[in-house]
Amino acid sequence: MCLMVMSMLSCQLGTQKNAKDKPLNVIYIMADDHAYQAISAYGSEISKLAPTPNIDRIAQNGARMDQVYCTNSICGPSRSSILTGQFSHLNGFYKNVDGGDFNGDLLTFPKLFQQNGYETAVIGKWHLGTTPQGFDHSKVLINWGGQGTYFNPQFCVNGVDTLVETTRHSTQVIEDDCIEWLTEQRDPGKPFMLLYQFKAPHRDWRPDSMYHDLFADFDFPTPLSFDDAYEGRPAAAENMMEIENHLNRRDMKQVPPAGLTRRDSMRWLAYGDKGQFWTPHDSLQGEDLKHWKYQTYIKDYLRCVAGVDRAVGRVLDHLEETGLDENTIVVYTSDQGFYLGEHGWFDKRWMYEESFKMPFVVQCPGVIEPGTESDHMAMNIDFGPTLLDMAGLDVPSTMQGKSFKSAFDDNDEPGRTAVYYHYYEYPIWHKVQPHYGIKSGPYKLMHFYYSMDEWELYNLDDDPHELNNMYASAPDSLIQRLEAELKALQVEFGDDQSLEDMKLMTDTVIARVYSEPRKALERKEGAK
Ligand code: SGN
Ligand code: CA
Repeated sequence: MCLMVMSMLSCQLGTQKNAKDKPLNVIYIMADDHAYQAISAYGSEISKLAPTPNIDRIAQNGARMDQVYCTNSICGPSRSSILTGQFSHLNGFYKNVDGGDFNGDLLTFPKLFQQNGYETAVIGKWHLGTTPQGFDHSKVLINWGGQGTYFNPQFCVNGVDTLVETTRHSTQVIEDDCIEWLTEQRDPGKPFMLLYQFKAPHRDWRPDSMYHDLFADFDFPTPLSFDDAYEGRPAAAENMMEIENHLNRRDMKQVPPAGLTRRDSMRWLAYGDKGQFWTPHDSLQGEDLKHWKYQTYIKDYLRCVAGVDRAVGRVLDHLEETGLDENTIVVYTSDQGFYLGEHGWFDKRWMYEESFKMPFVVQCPGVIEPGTESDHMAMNIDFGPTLLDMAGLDVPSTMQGKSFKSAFDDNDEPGRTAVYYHYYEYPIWHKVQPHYGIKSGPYKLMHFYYSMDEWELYNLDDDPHELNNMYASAPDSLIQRLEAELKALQVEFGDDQSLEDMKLMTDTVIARVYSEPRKALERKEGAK
């Protein structure tokens, strides 16, 4: 009790001091496709063999959140929900493919920081098509459809200049740029808000050569659901993201035969995407082939993670060396979760736990007690409101998200009691049926509605790996209660449209009207 009161006092004093004496800066670090299973602060078996000491430092200095969820587990849509604090159907950017471009005129949390006197910057992956708005400085990846590449990445600087980096790995460039902006470019007289966003560890998992030998002398264990046969889950059975059947030659770092044209070489490398069988040697088949694919995949993925962890360490060191850590909120998260062999998969998109749950660690001295572990339930639309609230700024009512700052107070107000999810993109890339659902307490109810009408229900306390769909056997009263909660969330978030209208969103093709690399290059050409 005494301890509680003391820490409460120190929290409140800390908050006042930071807020009054010095405004809080924000460094929001986001990797691409970084699963919580690959962050050692979250304690998974594989992360014990591939630790992330620097990301863990943030959790030790502050908090690790264990129930943070994505509203639509795919890159562009998650990023636009984070920026706007709104669900995909409201901000309009709900698919990566055929979903158009992000409407840069929308109100975003970086714009609010900027309007309140902060110097703002975004460095690294953006993937939203249109030029970043609301930033005093932007340097974002633009090649490979906005994904960027690990080697020879192309960047757009402040919406105009494009430059190709030919020497450093993408993680290294983004790391160096971040330090350069912090030390040389920003106005030291102003508080700052930086989005520091990596391409790694996104597909096709190409690590910096300095990590090539990492994990060379042992193999990683496979997760419990690695050989899932998808019984009782027709949507899952239809997937095209199996390690055994859908990794292509490019993913496995195969080298095309000499003499192919560029086009044929691309085709050769993409072979496997659609389930075509291939093996690097005729002698490698069956279980051995599956095992080789998993080890090749997981090792390269974790080598990319090692690079990101190094880059996180560098910025944390910089903050500590300059004393900036005292008044800077540092967040580390990912645009969504990812499968590291669970259900036999790579990729994301599903509302199953591994891709639905986002890693989220945050430090802020004087505000967050070091070593906090929080099971406060939150969604990605809550990130902007939380950062604004922590910095003492108002959250506009147009944002559907709400601050979870209270997760860090001892007088912890209850967080959300349930979270809502909706995914639309189909069939590309990995044949994941559009679905919506609710997670409430230990229960998860999902509806796959596009070209099937299938419900799934799990009790995560009994079935944490989501292998037993209990929808058909569950008591009616439980289903009715969850369906009512689900409906209430749909109404609250304005997603209570008909199934026909939902399907239409998947079918609608919205062309990209804006091509950043082309426009930027045209502008450059014109200026000559
Ligand atoms: C690429 C990948 C897909 C991945 C999407 C979306 N294929 O298209 O496997 O699902 O990105 O990823 S690749 O062969 O081009 O790597 S996201 O992070 O942008 O949502
Ligand atoms: Ca992603």
